[in-house]
Amino acid sequence: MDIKTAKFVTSIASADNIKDMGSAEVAVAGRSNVGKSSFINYLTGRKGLAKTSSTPGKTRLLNYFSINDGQFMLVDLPGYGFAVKLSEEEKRRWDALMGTYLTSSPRLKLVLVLMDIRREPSALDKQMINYLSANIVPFVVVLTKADKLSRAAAGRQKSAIASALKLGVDNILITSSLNKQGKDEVCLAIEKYLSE
Ligand SMILES: Nc1nc2c(ncn2[C@@H]2O[C@H](COP(=O)(O)OP(=O)(O)O)[C@@H](O)[C@H]2O)c(=O)[nH]1
Ligand SMILES: [Mg+2]
Repeated sequence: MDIKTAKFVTSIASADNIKDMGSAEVAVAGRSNVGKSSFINYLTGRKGLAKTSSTPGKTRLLNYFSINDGQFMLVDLPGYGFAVKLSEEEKRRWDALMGTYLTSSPRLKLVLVLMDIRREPSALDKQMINYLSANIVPFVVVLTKADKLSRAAAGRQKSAIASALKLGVDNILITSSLNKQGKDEVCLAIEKYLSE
């Protein structure tokens, strides 16, 4: 599978407005500043598709992008673990939006969970992995910013992150949006899960 076209379709701000968009869905999740917007831009080959921002956690929306004219929807999930504190009300709304999306989207085929290759998985990363496992939502972990490490160090980090998350290394992909590394492997994973 190759991603040839990507078009912004819509943003959804509340759980009540989640609806069937008529295509299979692949979601992208990860903590704020992990490189999610850059990854989406790299994957789709569209520089300005997802906004890269220096103020993490500002957008708490589901953003839908139609890939290859409806072959599937790429769904950009709101970043978690904001530096800024959320009010209780905002937290509830965020949990409802994410929780509802992840557990009640019959066409959701795969979640790409982004993590910075240099970091230990955070409590929130682990929570996300546990939540997906518990709800039987298929996922792969996509390590970002691999250009920050040597090839050998990246390999070691991949193993360390796999054991921290109790996952096999086959469930973890190495990428760099800066160096344009890893797109083929991500596309292969998407292709595999779309057909399941
Ligand atoms: N070195 C490096 N930096 C990256 C990469 N991807 C993103 N960044 C940087 O990480 C920061 C956050 O990126 P952004 O895509 O906005 O992250 P988001 O908050 O998860 O959407 C920005 O300063 C980016 O330039 C990458 O592959 N390599
Ligand atoms: Mg972003």
